[in-house]
Amino acid sequence: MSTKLSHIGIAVENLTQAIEVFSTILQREPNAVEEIADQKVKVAIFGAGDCRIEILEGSSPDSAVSRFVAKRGPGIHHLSLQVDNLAKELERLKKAGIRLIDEIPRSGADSTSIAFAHPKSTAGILIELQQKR
Ligand code: CMX
Repeated sequence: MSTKLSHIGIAVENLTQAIEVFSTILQREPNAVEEIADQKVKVAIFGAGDCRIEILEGSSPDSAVSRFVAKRGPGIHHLSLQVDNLAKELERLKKAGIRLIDEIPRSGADSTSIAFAHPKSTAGILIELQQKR
């Protein structure tokens, strides 16, 4: 079994402006820009070595990302870890006493299944677990 850092999610107020900034910093265009209706976000994905950077803008005021930005300002929103077997991993974390936001995986960006653990039980950092579909 292997768990590896898949991406870092960054919450922003304005995706278009953030794409310009990260295109300048990384000297490349985003690999993809898409909307994930299920998560109420618009996302720009940049490759960065073995990892990716996902820039997120909430697509409605009640989106988790919009609430995060309104409350805490823009910044690092979550870490995403890629796992081989998401269902098994969720079961393991639940047994270990970690509070899960999603006990059943949802659809994520880039053809993945995803589930979140609550930041209150993971050292203050929102953790996304993802498995490639
Ligand atoms: N990282 C760390 N702490 C966070 C956080 C985050 N991303 N989001 C919220 N919190 C903290 C809040 O600051 C708050 O702390 P305090 O009680 O100390 O003030 C606490 O968690 C509860 O926050 P809240 O605003 O009352 O609750 P929300 O209703 O916004 O829910 C959370 C928080 C984590 C349950 C919700 O954001 C969630 O379900 N997230 C998972 C889904 C998601 O983030 N999707 C977007 C990304 C999708 C993708 O990448 O594909």
